[in-house]
Amino acid sequence: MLNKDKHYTLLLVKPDGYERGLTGEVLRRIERKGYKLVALRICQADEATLANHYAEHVNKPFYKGLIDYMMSAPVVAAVIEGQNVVEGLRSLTGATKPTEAAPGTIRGDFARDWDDDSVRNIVHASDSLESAWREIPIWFDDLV
Ligand code: FUP
Repeated sequence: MLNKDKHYTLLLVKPDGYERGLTGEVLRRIERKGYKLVALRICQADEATLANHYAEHVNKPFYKGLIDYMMSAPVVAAVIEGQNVVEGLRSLTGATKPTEAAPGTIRGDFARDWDDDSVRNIVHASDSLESAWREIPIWFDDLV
């Protein structure tokens, strides 16, 4: 069970990251930074799970492309713990758009733009503690 007084974030290694064998590299960077891995699973995401996870984007024009991409291969879901881990993970992952993500970040080092609709950016990390507490039970129903 998670402790309400601690900081957690939800990390997803997205289908491109998983398929390219980057899961270990992503987790290595997070552990090397000093954060703790407290839950981990590999799963094939279904539409209902993704609709819940991306609820804020359901009416956006890129939603269908996003869902197709997120269902194109398994994802690796993880819960990461540490003081200010939400900000720390956003800093490690880099900007949403791969071309804008700074070198040295996960997206900056491993992702690029492609000539289609989907933004294939290797990872997701919660954007606030509030989002983390909303997202974690979507992927780990036994933890919260
Ligand atoms: P992030 O918090 O970095 O995951 O970014 P957002 O919540 O803004 O977007 C979630 C996902 O939607 C991104 F990872 C990629 C996708 N997206 C697009 O495909 N097109 C866009 O214009 C914006 C986001």
